[in-house]
Amino acid sequence: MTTSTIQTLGEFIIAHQKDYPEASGELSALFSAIKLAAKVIHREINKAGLVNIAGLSGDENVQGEQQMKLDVLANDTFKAALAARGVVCGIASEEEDHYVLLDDGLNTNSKYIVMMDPVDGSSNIDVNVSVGTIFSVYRRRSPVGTKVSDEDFFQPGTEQVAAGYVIYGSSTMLVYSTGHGVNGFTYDPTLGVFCLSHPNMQTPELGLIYSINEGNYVHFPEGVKKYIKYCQVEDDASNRPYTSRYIGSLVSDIHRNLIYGGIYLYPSSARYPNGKLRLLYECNPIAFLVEQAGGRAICKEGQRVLELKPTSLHQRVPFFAGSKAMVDDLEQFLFDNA
Ligand code: AHM
Ligand code: MG
Repeated sequence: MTTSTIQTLGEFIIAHQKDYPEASGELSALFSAIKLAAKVIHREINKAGLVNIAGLSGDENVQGEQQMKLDVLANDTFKAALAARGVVCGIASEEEDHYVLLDDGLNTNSKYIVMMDPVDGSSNIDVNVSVGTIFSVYRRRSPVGTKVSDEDFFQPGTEQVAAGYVIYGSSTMLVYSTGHGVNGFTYDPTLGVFCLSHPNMQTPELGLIYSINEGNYVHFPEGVKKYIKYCQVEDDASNRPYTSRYIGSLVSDIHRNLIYGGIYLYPSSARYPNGKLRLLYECNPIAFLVEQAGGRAICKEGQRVLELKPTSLHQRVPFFAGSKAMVDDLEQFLFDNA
């Protein structure tokens, strides 16, 4: 890329403001907070192993999971960056028991709600595997100037104004959508900017990769078991057997499958009767991106993830997302074995 062909994320947002006639610059301010926090996390992750950032913090989150030091640092960084811009009135996070209200002082009149998983897959940090930040943005439903409440947070995923992830991998990338397609930006640490590298990302209609933690096979629903066997059966016409790829880091698995084509599955199991992934800050934003890239995301046969009405902040749902033809096939197995 030469300087004349580089388009930074900031320039891209300005150039596309005409897509949002109702926008008044607040969404751009919100994105500049996300960009800044992502750069800080990028810096900290790249120091893991050198400074004392890896490992457990000694605390648990509300779901009884051990928090890593990086979880805590990333959560605080994103919260501080979002609060400072004055455009967000409430934040829900995997690392917070309850949603955080920002509607005193600076943020009284702000209209956006942010849901986030500050560092998803953080247990991978200690072994140098890619992790990600997932975020989701909604317009508040309660009147501006009043206290934000449950109704602001429990909106179906179809109401998302924007969603995205940051992947801290061999390079750091920010991938997002505001409902007008998906675009990916690679971070140039020497310039300190995200540059458009993956314009208008579309996922192949049929991929050749399936991604699932097969160690839980015996506990999966019958339809999922049969679909996995189907993926493994030889068939020249559909290029089976498919390839199995599972990192165990949602953003990394989704990012790869988005680009190459594939399906990601996290079904219910004995350990996680409702699946492991959280609807509000993992499944909904990823489903939004996958659909915007031409794929599908369901939580059971006939049920689009984005149309679920959330009932609690840390609600879990089974999650199946990826290339359209593959999710269609899986859904047929789920229907046949319901
Ligand atoms: P986390 O939010 O506690 O990091 O858990 C979510 C992660 C996802 O990134 C990943 O896809 C999944 O958990 C892996 O779970 P498992 O180890 O059960 O396969
Ligand atoms: Mg997570």
